[in-house]
Amino acid sequence: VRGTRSDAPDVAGLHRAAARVLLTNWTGSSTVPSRTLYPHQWSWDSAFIALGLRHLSPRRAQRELETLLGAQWDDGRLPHIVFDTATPADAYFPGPRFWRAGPYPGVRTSGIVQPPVHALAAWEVFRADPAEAGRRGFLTRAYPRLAAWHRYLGTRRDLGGRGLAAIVHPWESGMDNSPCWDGPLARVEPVPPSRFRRRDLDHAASADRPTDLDYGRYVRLASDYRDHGYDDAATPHAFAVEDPAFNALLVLSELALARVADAVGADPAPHRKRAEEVTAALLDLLWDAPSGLFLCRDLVGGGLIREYGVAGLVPLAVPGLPVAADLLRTAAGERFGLGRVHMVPSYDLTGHAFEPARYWRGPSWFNISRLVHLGLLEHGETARADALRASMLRAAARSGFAEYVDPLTGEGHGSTGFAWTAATVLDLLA
Ligand code: 9WN
Repeated sequence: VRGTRSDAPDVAGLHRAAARVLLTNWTGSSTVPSRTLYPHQWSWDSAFIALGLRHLSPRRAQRELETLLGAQWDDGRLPHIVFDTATPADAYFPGPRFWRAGPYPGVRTSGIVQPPVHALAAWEVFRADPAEAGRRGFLTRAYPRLAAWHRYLGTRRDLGGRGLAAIVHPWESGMDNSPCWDGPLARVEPVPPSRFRRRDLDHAASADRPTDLDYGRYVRLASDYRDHGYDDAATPHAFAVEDPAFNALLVLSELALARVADAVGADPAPHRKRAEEVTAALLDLLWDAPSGLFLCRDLVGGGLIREYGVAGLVPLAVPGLPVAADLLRTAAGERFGLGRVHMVPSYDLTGHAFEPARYWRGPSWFNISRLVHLGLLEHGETARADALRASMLRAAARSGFAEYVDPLTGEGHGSTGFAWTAATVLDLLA
């Protein structure tokens, strides 16, 4: 499948190729993000994957989410990785022996979380085939689990005490080495590289990945949390941040959960109320009028983090957002170059830390670009949305469903055959 900037990709071929990626990455109960780099189930990946998978097999998409929900902890958290027991424990670092966690024997997981895209995905998966979902009791079984997940985020994770969910590890943002984390991470004493063995570098170029110093800090934070029993109140968090993308996704998921509640005969009102509260807190605490962008807030050091990451554009997908016009200006401005670069870069194109090929320090990602695409549609920006969609389809076709692409050249980086890239393509083609 080929497509360049000038010739549009062959749609039927692209659809077939995307379906093939999802089939190849299916394990029997869930989908691995990549057969090489990420051979287990990841939390927010599964939500994005389910959104694409529903167009191929609504039943399989339900299963994907059910597998993740089946690994939920008693406190309501959905772990960011559910380890595939058929895969060798050392195929990925940090693996099950590092995390030493799980809801019950036989299910091994990490102990941290990822952005809450799940209720949003569950609602759309339901809508793809309500009859099949009804036969399987999909929504009825998912609803209490999704509600408990949101409750966890709204209580134990409200570390700032003002209505937003906090993340306690860069991996929880899903944007691991975003320059937004450089300041807060500088306080974290790194574990020396001799104390752990990275597996990612067996499968990807080191210039495309986080550095050893980053990993040393990731390992320190994760082991401190683990050694405090993953107890949010007892852990002396060296890293605690309020992230606008994480919280905007919580808003979208609460709105979706209200629909789910309605469909299963529960009360939707608390979910709508919570969506309003989180939106108000986002505007109050994370909106930065001078830059026209939502910023991250550092709960340990205090104050907004003055790095312009794509997380700050994600609230565009929130319906009725009062600052949408400002965000649109920022998206189309010099920092994110909407319409002039490939997809949506993960970090300020003019920023001091911008690197076009290094992971979340500049490259464009398909899941985030899709959220911005939905935001453009939400606010009536059809022409820009169509251009972004075309840019995503071209980039996916050219790169063999790469994990991320260079926003300046469109060249693929990281893994190929990446599941949410394929899933996003299926969603865009539907
Ligand atoms: C750590 C699986 C995950 C994504 C994240 C992405 C990357 C893991 C890693 O891969 O993170 O969770 O090993 O780098 O940053 O967004 O969910 O695809």
